[in-house]
Amino acid sequence: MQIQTIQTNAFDDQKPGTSGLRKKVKVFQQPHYLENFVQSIFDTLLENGEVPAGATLTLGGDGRYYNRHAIQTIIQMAAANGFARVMVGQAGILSTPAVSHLIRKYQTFGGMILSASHNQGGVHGDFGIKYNISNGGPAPEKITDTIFAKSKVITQYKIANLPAVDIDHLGETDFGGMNGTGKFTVQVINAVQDYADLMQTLFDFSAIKQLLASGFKMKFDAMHAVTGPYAREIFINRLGAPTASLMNCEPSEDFGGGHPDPNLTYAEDLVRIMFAGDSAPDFGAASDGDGDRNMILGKNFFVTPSDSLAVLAANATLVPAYAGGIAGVARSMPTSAAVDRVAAQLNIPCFETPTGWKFFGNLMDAGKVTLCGEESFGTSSSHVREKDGLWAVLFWLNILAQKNKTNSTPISVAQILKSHWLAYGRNVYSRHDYEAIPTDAANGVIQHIKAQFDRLPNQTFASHTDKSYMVKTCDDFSYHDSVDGSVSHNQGIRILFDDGSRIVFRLSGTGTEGATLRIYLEAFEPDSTKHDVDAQIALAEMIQIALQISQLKERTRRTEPTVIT
Ligand code: G16
Repeated sequence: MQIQTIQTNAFDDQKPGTSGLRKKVKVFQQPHYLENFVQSIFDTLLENGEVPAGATLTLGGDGRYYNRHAIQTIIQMAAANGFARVMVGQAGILSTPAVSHLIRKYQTFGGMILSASHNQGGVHGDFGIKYNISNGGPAPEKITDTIFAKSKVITQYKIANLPAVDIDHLGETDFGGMNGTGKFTVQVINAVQDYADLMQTLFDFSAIKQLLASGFKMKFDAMHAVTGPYAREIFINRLGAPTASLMNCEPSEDFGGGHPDPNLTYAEDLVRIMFAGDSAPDFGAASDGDGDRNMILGKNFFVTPSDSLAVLAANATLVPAYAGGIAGVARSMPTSAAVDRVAAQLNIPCFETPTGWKFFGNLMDAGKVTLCGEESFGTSSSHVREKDGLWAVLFWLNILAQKNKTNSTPISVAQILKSHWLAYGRNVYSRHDYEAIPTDAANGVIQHIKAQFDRLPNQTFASHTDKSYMVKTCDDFSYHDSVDGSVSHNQGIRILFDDGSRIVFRLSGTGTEGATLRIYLEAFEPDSTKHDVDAQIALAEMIQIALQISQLKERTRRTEPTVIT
């Protein structure tokens, strides 16, 4: 195997965002762009002396356009940078939670996941790369900061002149090692069995099978993305669900032209089915491009991700893997405090971290938390170090199976939520996204709010009802990691009101076009007679206050959010 050293010029825009580097495909297609970023990752690892002899790299992606090209390039660069083996998903496809599991199960050195997650795919869509470390989780900020620093000064990269590897057939291909020494192996694997086996160790498959055989109807939408083959193996082959329970399970390079984001706007086909009145299935779910997000629906009912996390925590002991209880929970700052109430009742710790799954890794490694979740449709546990879409779906099915086993009248998703709110109160919650707005205007909104920090506390906002909202405090959230002592600043603006409600403003770190401004709204409602009120109605005044404080409409000329969750 011959190694070539290629001279290159640095790019100045390779800063990883909330989850890896995401750009339009055409940006990645610029000469040397992909190679520069991959070499910056390897240089970061090598600097710490961390690529030991015999190291294996796990490699796969969500199957979007450019995956195949990137996989061949990364294999050649891994060979040139001293890896002994690359474990690659068949056809280059691996879900994000499956990569996390493979890294942990086979103790590989780390993994590269080729995905822009829920962002659109295809020639005109997005592509992305994220690096996961040996615990299976996303690289923490200290690593991504170093990768960015290296990408700004890179002058050369190393690549081996290997022929294209057949990644469509299972098996191993050996090549001579670097400069004629040792051996370099590419192993093509099918991770579906490994992942399904893991799920079977966590959940009560026979109880779920019984539920699905009892006339209970489910619909799972893979959104033409990576979870299709996993869903087929788990729901059809192992749990006996009828094939009609699945939709859009063929992964495609452009996700069937859709937006693989499991929310009420982009999963519109599933939403239509689930809100079809009495004929709707009992349970619906969708996952995103790379399979780490999930949306949970009941018959004519939407479960917010924040509520979903709280329900999973409150019912964890119904699931075999968590029957002995959970050590603690964690949520990202913008996620509602519904899970905090459960943690208080269970007398377990609850951590508030910045947005980004990477912040949960230390807490899980230290055994401080078992379940984690984010308002952005992410939930998971310490079985892997990523969020896990199908895991969340199975968790809900396991809860439903157990609750329906012991009750003569069927218990629905909506009823589970309503009794949860009755027990804990309801954290009414909504997120308004303003996508692809000019970056200057978005930064202007944030600066404008920050400029009011001194005068907002104690200010009262007029209300259309007799209720008034007084600001208690406001800040830009900082996180102190209790495990490694690191501090992360500027993680979102919080405006906290004296009645416990709050508004959070944050710029997304995953968009690729202009800026996406997110407004997170939350109010606590203890009165059960008001639990059925639609969140947009219950939060109407908070929404007006958010627009008033931010001057968002005036500054961005947008009249409506792009997505309301
Ligand atoms: C990524 C991260 C999540 C984060 C989400 C939203 O999700 O893994 O931890 O909550 O982005 O980030 P933002 O609000 O900055 O857009 P995914 O599914 O895109 O990898």
